[in-house]
Amino acid sequence: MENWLIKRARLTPTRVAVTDGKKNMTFSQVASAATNIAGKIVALHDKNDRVALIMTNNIQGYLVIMALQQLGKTIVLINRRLAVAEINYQLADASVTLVLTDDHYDSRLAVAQQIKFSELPEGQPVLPIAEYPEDFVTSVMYTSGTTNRPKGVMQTYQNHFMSAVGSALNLGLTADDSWLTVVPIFHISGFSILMRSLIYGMRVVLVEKFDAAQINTLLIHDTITTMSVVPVMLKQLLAVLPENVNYNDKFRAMLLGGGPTDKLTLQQAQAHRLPIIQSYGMTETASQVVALDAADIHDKLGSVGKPLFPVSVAIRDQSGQSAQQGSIWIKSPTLTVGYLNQPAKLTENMQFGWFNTEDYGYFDDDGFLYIQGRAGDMISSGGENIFPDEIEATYAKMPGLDDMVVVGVPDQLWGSVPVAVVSGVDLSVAKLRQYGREKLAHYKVPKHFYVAKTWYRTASGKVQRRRFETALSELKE
Ligand code: S0N
Ligand code: MG
Ligand code: MG
Repeated sequence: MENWLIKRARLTPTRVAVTDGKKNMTFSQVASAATNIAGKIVALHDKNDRVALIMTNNIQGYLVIMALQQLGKTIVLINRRLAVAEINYQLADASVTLVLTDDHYDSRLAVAQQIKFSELPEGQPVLPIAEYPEDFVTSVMYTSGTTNRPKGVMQTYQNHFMSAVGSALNLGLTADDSWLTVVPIFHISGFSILMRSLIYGMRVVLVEKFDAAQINTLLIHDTITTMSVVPVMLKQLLAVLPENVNYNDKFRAMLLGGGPTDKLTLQQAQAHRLPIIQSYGMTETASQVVALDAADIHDKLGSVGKPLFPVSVAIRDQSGQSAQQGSIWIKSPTLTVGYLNQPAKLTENMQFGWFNTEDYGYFDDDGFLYIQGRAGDMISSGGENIFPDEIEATYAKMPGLDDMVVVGVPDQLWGSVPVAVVSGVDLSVAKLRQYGREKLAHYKVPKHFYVAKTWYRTASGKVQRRRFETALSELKE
C-alpha cells in the first residue's frame, strides 16, 4: 500500500489530523513535519531497524511516530509507567540502540543513544518511503505473560489496516469523525487510533493526562464523536458527570475495552445514555475484535458483542472440540505475526490459523459473546495486565524475604489489584513496598502485604494460589 500519511495528505490535505487543544495540524502539515523530524532522526546515525519510543499523548510524540514510519523503522513502544529495569529488559530484547523520549523523561536507560525529542539534531528533510509494505512490522508492544518475561508483540501494517476497517464497518464513518485519545499511545488502545486516523482521514484529539472532569468538559463542548476508555476511566467520568448533562450532539461512541466492567457501572452509563460500545480485544489482535453495538446494550448488558466483520471467533473445550462454553479462539487478519525473538510462543497457542486467547466465554443463542474469565492468574488493573509470577520473581531476590505469593483481589476503582502474602525475617511493609517500587511499575507493587500463617502448596511444592485468595481475609497486614 502507498505510504498512509502521504496518501492521506494528498486525499484530504486541509483536514485537521491532530489537536492537543492548543494546536491544530492538518494532514498536510503533519506530513511535512514528519519528514522534517525524520531527517533529524537520520542525523543520529542509528543503523538499527528498530527505534524505541517513550512518550505521553502529545503532538511531539505523535509526530515522532509519524516520522519513524516515514523512515520505515519499526517502533518499539515502551510503557511509560515501567521501572527502569523493566524498560532495559525490553530494549535489550528488541536489540534497540536508540531511544527517543519526551522531554520529561529523565531516567537513564541502558542504551547507546537516549535522546529527548527537543534535543534532536538538525537534519535534512527525508524523502518518505513510498510504500507501507503490508507485512512490515511497524509497531512492537510488550505484554507480560504467565511464566516468562514480557514478549514483544509484532503488529504489521496489514494488522492495523484490517483492524481499522473492522472497526469502521462496525462504528460507521463520517468526515466529521474525531477520536479522543487519552488511553496511552504506547498501548494498542491508543496507537490503533492514530492508525485509524490516517486510514479514515479523522481528527485525533490528544490528551496527556486523564482527568475525569476535564474530559467531561471536552466531551460536552468539543465536537468529539468517539472516545476509547478502559473501565476505570468510565467509572471516573460517571462519578463527576452531573445528572441531565449530555455530551455534545455528535458524540456517538464510547469504545470500552481493556478489561471487564462491572454491571453497576454499565447500568450507570446507560442511565446517562452514554453510547457505550463494549468491546473485547488485545495487543495480539491489534485492538478490538468483538464489539457490542450501543443499540444492543439494553438487551445484552455484560456481553462484549459480536465478532467484527473480518474476525471469526470459536469456543472450544480443552480437547479442542467446538463447545458451548470454553476457551475463546480467534481467527483474524489482525492477529500478530508473532512475538519478537520467540516464534514458538505464538505457535504454541495456534491451531490451523486459530489463536487461543486463553480467555473463557460463551455465545448466547443470538450470537453475542460473554467473557467469563481467564486461564492462569492474570490480574487486570485499570487496563494494565499484571502477572503474579513476574512480581514474585522480582521479589525473589529481596534479602530477608523467604517467600511471597501474589494474588489479585477485587478493587472498587481499578477492578482488581495485586496483594502479597509473605514470609521472612525482619520485614516491614515499608521496605517491601520500597523494594517493589524501585524494580517494578508502581501499579504492579502489591497494595497490601499479609504475613502467612499457612503456606498452601501441593505435595510437589507448587503454590495453590486460589487457596491463598480465599484465605486472605484471615491474615493481618
Ligand atoms: C487509568 C489511568 C489513566 C490511570 O493513570 P493515572 O491516573 O494517569 O495515574 P498516574 O497519575 O500516573 O498515577 C497515579 C497512581 O495510580 C497508579 N496507577 C496508574 N495506573 C494504574 C493502574 N492501571 N492500576 C493501578 N494503579 C495505577 C500509579 O502507579 C500511581 O500510583 P503511585 O503514586 O503509587 O505511583 C492509566 O492506568 C491508564 O491509562 N490506563 C489505561 C491503559 C490502557 O489503555 N489499557 C488498555 C490495554 N489493552 C489494549 O490496548 C487492548 C484493548 C484495546 O485495544 C482497547 C481498550 C480500550 C478501549 C479501546 C480499545 C480498542 O480496541 O481500540
Ligand atoms: Mg490519576
Ligand atoms: Mg507510577
